[in-house]
Amino acid sequence: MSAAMISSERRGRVALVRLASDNPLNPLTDALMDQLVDILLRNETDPHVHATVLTGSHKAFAAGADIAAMSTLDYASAFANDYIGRSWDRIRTMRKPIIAAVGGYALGGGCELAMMCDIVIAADDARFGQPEIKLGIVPGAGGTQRLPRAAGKSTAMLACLTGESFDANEALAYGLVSKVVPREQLIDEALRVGEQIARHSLPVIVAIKEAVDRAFESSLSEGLLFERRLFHAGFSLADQKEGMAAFLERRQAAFQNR
Ligand code: DAK
Repeated sequence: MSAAMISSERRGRVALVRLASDNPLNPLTDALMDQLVDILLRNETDPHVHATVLTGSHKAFAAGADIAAMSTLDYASAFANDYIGRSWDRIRTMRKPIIAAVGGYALGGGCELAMMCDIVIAADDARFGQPEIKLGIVPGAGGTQRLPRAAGKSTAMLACLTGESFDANEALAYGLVSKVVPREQLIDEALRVGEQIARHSLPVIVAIKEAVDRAFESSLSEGLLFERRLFHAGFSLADQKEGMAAFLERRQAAFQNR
């Protein structure tokens, strides 16, 4: 069993998960990614957790996959063993929202990990980028797919083809992040957003995440139909009755997550 490279604690209904490997740049080794998946899966089945904040060290969210491990890799084993695909693919199957709180470097796989999350909040010292071209490789965990969806073709081409990084305010202008906050407020702000989400009905939170994700994976008419089906299904929830009654009675809703 490898040493813990991730810390996890509960803040109300929000889990705060920190990448904390020995190297503060948080190279995303296989072992670290396996631990991350284990923790996220635990949160998935914990009914008291409604959302997760994922963050890094004082220096980096993560500076990418482990270059030392990749340096000796050959094509046959990378292909046959689906090199590091297993754990990375699990992240995007998580059903509860994950908020990336990005301070410092988010490069290569670090940028891709942030983009796999549902909301990205950046500290003013954050630097994003896809520098893989400088290593003689292409991005491998969605950089060429999620960056153009978030920031448009020209920005994604610029970032991926030059390998040059960009700062938090540029990321905000590109639409890659939702907000930029002073570094010292990063975790508090991400937890505040997490709690704003987590106070709502869990089945509705999960349904909304599924529906928004559909916007990136289906045609507009298919996405709209999916949303309509979820909307109608929502009337089977006790929390729909409670939410609407609470509004009409001018009181706070007491959701029961069913
Ligand atoms: N991996 C391993 N070690 C790393 C590392 C990384 N990504 N980044 C930094 N380090 C190590 C450095 O080698 C150095 O080690 P020592 O020499 O002290 O032993 C130590 O961390 C400190 O690094 P620096 O001396 O470079 O620190 P600086 O503050 O000067 O610079 C930096 C910080 C972040 C600008 C710089 O370290 C840097 O440019 N790092 C590399 C960034 C990078 O190129 N990232 C992309 C890696 S490729 C996939 C999933 C994911 C991926 C691919 C496929 N599948 C699901 C298939 C992802 C690929 C990548 O991320």
